[in-house]
Amino acid sequence: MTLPPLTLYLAAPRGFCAGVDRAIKIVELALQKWGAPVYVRHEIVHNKFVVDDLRAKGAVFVEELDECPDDRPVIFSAHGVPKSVPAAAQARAMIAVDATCPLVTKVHNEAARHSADGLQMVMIGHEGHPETVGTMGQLPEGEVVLVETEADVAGLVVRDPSKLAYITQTTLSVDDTAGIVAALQARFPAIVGPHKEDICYATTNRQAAVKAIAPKIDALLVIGAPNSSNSKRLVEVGRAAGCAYAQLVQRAVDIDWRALEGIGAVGITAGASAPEVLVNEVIDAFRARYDTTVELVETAQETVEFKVPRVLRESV
Ligand code: 0O3
Ligand code: SF4
Repeated sequence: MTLPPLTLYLAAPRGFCAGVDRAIKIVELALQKWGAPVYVRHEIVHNKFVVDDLRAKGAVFVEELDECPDDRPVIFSAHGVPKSVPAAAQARAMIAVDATCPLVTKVHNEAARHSADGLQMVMIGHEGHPETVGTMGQLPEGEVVLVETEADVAGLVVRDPSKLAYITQTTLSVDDTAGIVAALQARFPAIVGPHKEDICYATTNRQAAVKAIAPKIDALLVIGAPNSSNSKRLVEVGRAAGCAYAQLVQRAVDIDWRALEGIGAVGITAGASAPEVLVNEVIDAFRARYDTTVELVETAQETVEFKVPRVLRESV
């Protein structure tokens, strides 16, 4: 039986970013240093495959610090935590290791600096997302107001329109955020912005790669979890770039093959928390059904690396 021909356009960069790589390494090194169990507050990154793998090695995932015992190490997830969380761990004399991505911490510091200058913060982000909760939780209640959409800007109530700064979640859509920032600047001309984008290099590069493959493809598959904000944004970017069929899949088993019938070119990318092993699993599933040609579309090269905290560097 001859298989139908199909070209897979593989976006690059895709998959793990430097912050995710570091966060996973932190859990693995903590298990080596202190043995199991090591507690992790919230999914270290939003990927079931990663979480299941670390759980099998002895990590225990919880949502809140009060689910952890005092006498075992706890790790805070890559998305960041409100200030109250490390404070509570310290009060209980726990060993706590912060796996917050340094690029999220940079936003936390920006918020603190602007607040010290007397500015109220406007956070552009998604309500309830752990990164937004963590960033807003760097300052006392009321010091940070949230906007999710351009429409939210019109209804925003602030203390003093002349004393405002904005910050963003790191994983937002670059294009949607530009619209929200423009609306903020139109309504509050004095608003202060970040020196450089709060949307990180990894988010920006993954979205640019999707835009580059969109004209070549009939369908886009984004490998990532349903709770992964950056992965969901890649689906939206694909649709906005003209790809009518763009779907999030956790792994090969989630692919709707019927929806792909008659299609000759499929784009593949992966969110910042999705491991490459799942990309390979998806490619293999295509190879089993199609005479598959894989073409890499590389729009940037990434060399960013982050060191793990000193306490874990000493152990290796
Ligand atoms: O923030 P998001 O839901 O995209 O988180 P993921 O999927 O775990 O990806 C890593 C990104 C991150 C830790 C915050 O920037
Ligand atoms: Fe850090 Fe960006 Fe990765 Fe988030 S997506 S963990 S901010 S590098």
